[in-house]
Amino acid sequence: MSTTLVIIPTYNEVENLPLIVGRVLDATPEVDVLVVDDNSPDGTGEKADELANAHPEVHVLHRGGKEGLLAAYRAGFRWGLEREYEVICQMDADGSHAPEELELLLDEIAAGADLVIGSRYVEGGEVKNWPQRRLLLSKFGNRYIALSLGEDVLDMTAGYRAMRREVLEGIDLDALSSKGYIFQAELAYRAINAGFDVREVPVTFEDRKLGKSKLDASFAAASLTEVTKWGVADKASKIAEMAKQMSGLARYEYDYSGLPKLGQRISEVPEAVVNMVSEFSKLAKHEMQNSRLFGNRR
Ligand SMILES: Nc1nc2c(ncn2[C@@H]2O[C@H](COP(=O)(O)OP(=O)(O)O)[C@@H](O)[C@H]2O)c(=O)[nH]1
Ligand SMILES: [Mg+2]
Repeated sequence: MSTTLVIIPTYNEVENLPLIVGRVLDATPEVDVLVVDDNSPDGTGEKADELANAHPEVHVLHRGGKEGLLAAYRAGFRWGLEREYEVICQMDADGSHAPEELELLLDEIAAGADLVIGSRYVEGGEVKNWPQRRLLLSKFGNRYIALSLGEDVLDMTAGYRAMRREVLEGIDLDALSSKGYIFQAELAYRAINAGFDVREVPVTFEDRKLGKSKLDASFAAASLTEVTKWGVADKASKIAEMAKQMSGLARYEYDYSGLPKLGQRISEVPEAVVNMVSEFSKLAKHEMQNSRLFGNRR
């Protein structure tokens, strides 16, 4: 048995799954793969069984129905922890996380890291073919998370990761509550606070070519509000700095004139940040949908 497990959650990825599993087995023949399928209507689960029959390294966890990424990962993590895997990795099925770069993450684990994030936003990282509005939301969200939590991880929401089993054993998986991508940030934040060595390595993230995205940007507002609550509880002093950075970023990227006002308001009253963030997210969304810069692209 391998000591490294790569968990690939799937929902309707019937075209992508054979491609990604093939690439993982080619690039890193030493790892095992666990496909966690939520009873995809398109037959991804059956495809996964076929792959498992053909390749002893491939395993499948069938779940009853679509319960979201956190529930799928929680089940996958437990599956891995019940066995003797030392390192557990997360990878999307849609080709956005290149299996050819997995070795970079595993090398960093070998060099002593506990949790390694395949990062789009460190020097050398890259995002290819994402719609501009998606990239802005992701970048803004990550800038915001870094500032409000006071941590210097630049891509907390990234889903391409490798971690030692001790990280997952040291975190209460049931206490992870967040929906959407933000559970990734929550997991990293808890790992940092628990004293684990969290590092980023640059990767090239590429938008999917086949199939459809299941997570949409509507998660962003709720997610940022949630992060703000953790951050405010821990580090109220970061807020003024954050407001400045945020309005700077927003002015630069959206040329949105109402923001400086919001910035002023929140440096006065930390609690208002929570409201401000959801307000900002709504405004940013509105702005992106309506501005000439983004609205008429497609
Ligand atoms: N098992 C399971 N997998 C999911 C679920 N939602 C998304 N996924 C998988 O999670 C990965 C990332 O989702 P994706 O739709 O590509 O999100 P995006 O890259 O953020 O647009 C893909 O492999 C999806 O098939 C879910 O509810 N259950
Ligand atoms: Mg994707």
